[in-house]
Amino acid sequence: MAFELPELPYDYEALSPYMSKETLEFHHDKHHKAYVDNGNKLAAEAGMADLSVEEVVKKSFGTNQGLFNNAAQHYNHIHFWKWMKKGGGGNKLPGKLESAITSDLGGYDKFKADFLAAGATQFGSGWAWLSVKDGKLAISKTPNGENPLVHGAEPILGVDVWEHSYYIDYRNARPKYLEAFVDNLINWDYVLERYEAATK
Ligand code: MN3
Repeated sequence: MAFELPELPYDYEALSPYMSKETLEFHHDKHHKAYVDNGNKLAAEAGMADLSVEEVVKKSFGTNQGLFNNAAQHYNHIHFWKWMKKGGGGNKLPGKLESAITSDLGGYDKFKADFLAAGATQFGSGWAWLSVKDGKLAISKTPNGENPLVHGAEPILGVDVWEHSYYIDYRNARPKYLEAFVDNLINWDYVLERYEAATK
């Protein structure tokens, strides 16, 4: 099925001051749209136009770099918009998620420190992730558009550390952006929804 650019689940002002209207306009309207348009063109050329985005991501990994880059980034951004909300973030997690973070990752504070470190130490463009692998939570980082789907895991939270995600608002201060994401933006309800889908 053809990739489609989803609407943002909030208005362009909703995440200010942590993520500005200008950042969302460029990031969603220009960058994400380019992944959708290029992904559709390359998927059609590869005979994968009828596959779901998840199938295209898995099938193109290691075999069709151009298609993979665009399809994976489309997948990552579909979820990235939903992983944020106005008034989100912080340590008030849904109970089930809090228990899993405590048992699998050593508690919220350790999760936060490790997730921030993953994002800060990803050299160049990429993502930091919280995913479910073999029924357990894990933190990881990936370069460019790569994501846990191609490493046998289900991503339940991801943060974009490409400069286009933070340079307008934070310039080169990636750690400040990451901290604002965790403290003020994460939509824990959507993380829980993804966790439940990945562990049922
Ligand atoms: Mn991006």
